Amino acid sequence: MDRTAQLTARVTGRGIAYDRPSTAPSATSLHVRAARVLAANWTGTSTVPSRYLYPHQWSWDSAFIAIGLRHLSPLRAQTELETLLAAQWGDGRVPHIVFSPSVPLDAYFPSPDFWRSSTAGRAAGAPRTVQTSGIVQPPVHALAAWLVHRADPGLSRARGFLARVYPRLAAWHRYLLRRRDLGGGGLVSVVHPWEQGMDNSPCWDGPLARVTPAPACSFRRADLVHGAPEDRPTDLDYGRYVRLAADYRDGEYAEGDGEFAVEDPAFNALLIASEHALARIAAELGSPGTARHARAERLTAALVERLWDDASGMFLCRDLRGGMIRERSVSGLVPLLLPGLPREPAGALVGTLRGPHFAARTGLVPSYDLRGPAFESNRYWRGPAWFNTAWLVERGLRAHGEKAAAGALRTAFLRAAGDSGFAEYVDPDTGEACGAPGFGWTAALTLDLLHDMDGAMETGEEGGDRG
Ligand code: 9WN
Repeated sequence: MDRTAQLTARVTGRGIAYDRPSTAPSATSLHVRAARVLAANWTGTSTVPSRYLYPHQWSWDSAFIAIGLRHLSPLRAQTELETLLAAQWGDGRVPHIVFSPSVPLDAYFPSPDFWRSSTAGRAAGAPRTVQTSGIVQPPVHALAAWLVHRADPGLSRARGFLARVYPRLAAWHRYLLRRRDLGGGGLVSVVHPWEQGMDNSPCWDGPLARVTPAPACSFRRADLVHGAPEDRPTDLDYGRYVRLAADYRDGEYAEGDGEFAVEDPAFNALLIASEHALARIAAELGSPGTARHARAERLTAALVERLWDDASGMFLCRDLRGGMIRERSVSGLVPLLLPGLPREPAGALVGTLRGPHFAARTGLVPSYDLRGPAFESNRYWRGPAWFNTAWLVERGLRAHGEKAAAGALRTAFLRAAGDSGFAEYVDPDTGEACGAPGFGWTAALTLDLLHDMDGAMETGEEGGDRG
């Protein structure tokens, strides 16, 4: 039975409360319900993914949230991105969490006293005025900034929005391209599962097995206070996450030879989409975007060369120490987002989506192979369907002219989002809500799908702004 359907969010003096509505949910439009979630999660300068489970600002959450917020308030959407980018480090990295000083330390683990950004991150240029984590998340931000600008170009120009964010976004991409090409093949590597964003994916099981877990008694998990243990990563996995993060911190967040280094298709595809967006931003500001479009094309070629797997009909992850990771994850479908993806892989991805590994009963896209040995329908990133990845795949289907499939996915998304009370994720076959209710990007991307029917993402070079 759905655990969060029919709950509505209510802002109280102390945060958010979830109430059963006095009228049926259908009496209130999906738009209004999604907008309420975003209002309840808004802190004044940014949006938390969830008041309980994730009470700070998260990097790729904020990008997705800004994409939805632009339909409610372009000003709030701009502010969301500006707040995140204000916490950027001197070396260009955009931290995966920006901590709110008003939230108690024990509300989320790892907390600021674990990351120690202002001391351990000093050499890498961590900001002094705000506490952050030291790892990153997928670079959706330039894409979000461009879409936010397009929602209200007049306001954006009046506020100098693009002119202010462009140098920060350019530094962010520079950091990734120069400091994170750990495999030397042109693609960016992640150094922690939390960086890729699909934290507990079975793709990481192999590389994580090399990591000696931190003892369970050395940390206290806050996620289990609000999340069901059967939905969340195990203690053993947490011990490994903690060890990797602590080692990175103790090396002052310098790129080195950590135990975990993986080239991931979604992370790199999002960088490519954002690089095209940055080209458009440059052109809007009066400089040529040609070189950036060309770089994005080179990255696309590297993505296909290094991560495409013909036998699976999708992209796979590459463990820099262990070789190709032979697990099918939704990450390997996300490059469909790129209109510039060559015809053959694009066609194969559409086929794979329809095939037995990813065609779930709800019509959503599972995070992991339905037939995979590690599949679990409700455990974190090991099977459930997430709404941000569904949105990326929906946009990708549209970009490749698959209107009927995109329409079906959009319908499934909107139904599941509404029925689940904008859950963090759902069982891919039953639609049962899992994780946090009233989740930020679920509500935001619902708004985007309600408002942006044609999905004009401009994630490729087409569109005539070659500078
Ligand atoms: C660790 C906030 C984040 C998302 C990630 C998701 C989850 C955190 C956690 O929540 O990760 O960063 O504590 O599990 O996996 O994608 O950004 O919503």
